[in-house]
Amino acid sequence: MFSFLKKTTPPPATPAAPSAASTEASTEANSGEPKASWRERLFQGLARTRAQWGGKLKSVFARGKVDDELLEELETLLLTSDVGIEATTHLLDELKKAAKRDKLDTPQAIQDALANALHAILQPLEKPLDVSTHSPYVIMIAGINGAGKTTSIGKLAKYFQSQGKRVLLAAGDTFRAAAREQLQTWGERNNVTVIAQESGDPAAVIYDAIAAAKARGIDVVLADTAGRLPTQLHLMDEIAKVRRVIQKIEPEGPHETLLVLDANIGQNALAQVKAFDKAISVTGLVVTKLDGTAKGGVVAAIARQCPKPIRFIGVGEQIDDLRPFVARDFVDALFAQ
Ligand SMILES: Nc1nc2c(ncn2[C@@H]2O[C@H](COP(=O)(O)OP(=O)(O)OP(=O)(O)O)[C@@H](O)[C@H]2O)c(=O)[nH]1
Ligand SMILES: [Mg+2]
Repeated sequence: MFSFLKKTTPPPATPAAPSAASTEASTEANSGEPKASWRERLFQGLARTRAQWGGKLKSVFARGKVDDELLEELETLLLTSDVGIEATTHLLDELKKAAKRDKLDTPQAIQDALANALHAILQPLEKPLDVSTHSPYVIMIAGINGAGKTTSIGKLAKYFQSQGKRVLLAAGDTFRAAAREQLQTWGERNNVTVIAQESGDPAAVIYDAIAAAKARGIDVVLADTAGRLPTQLHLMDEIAKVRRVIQKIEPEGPHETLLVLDANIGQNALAQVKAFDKAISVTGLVVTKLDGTAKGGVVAAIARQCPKPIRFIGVGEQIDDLRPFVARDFVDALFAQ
């Protein structure tokens, strides 16, 4: 049987949600986007990538001229940061062109030229999600085990609520009771309804959630799904079926199919994008755990080899650690001194 949960009392703060963050969060909800504080979090989140790049880049750029040695060292650095061969080749070509055109002769000028070339690659992926086109706007979330799907849903619930949207969560991961409970906890923290089912079919839960959303005038439905590997073909068939069932109640849905990628998986992200896209027509990406990796370069590889809009990036476990992808902020955070 379906169990409908509507909680009004948020649970006590968990270790992952210290009170400082909660206080800041509520201020944000009332006073709009606090750009500085998100930028700070982004910069902090990418500190590890920057620490790896920063030091090495400095010594590479210290040559003060774009010669073969610099290009070789830079190539190694980009490849070991998961930028991937295509994007690396492209960036080196752009740097060579800029060096010829603009006579780059200081470390700073070389760094700026590389940052601009990276920005040019990433900018086309900056396409913020517009949930105002349908009501309810149905977002299906997919990805491999542990990518950060459920956590991202919790963060997105807060994000959309802060924009005045009414949000409902669908516990489409019916494999584990713990998965349902995890989503319910996020629902409680955000004070939003979670549609769950004791056991059974993910498609049925999500169908039911959309029906409930229609009846209640909900703006955004966030549908969780169980983690699965692209090689688990029966599970890929299952998620394709979830998609078809959604279309029975919402012919144009899901309006967004988000693939959640853990940035730590590096180049494997490319294979995941391709496989999930084939099964469920991915329309956008959420790249998580950029704080935990020294390999943020994977977003450049995605941009060149399997471009999909990066709707959001995650740089931590706090509720506010997920925001729309802004290419300039991302590049700035990678290159900040
Ligand atoms: N550091 C960091 N941790 C994150 C981020 N996003 C998610 N996590 C953590 O990653 C772990 C897995 O997150 P979940 O949201 O449970 O992942 P999932 O994809 O739902 O996992 P399954 O349902 O098991 O497939 C949790 O410990 C999260 O706190 C992030 O941006 N940064
Ligand atoms: Mg989950």
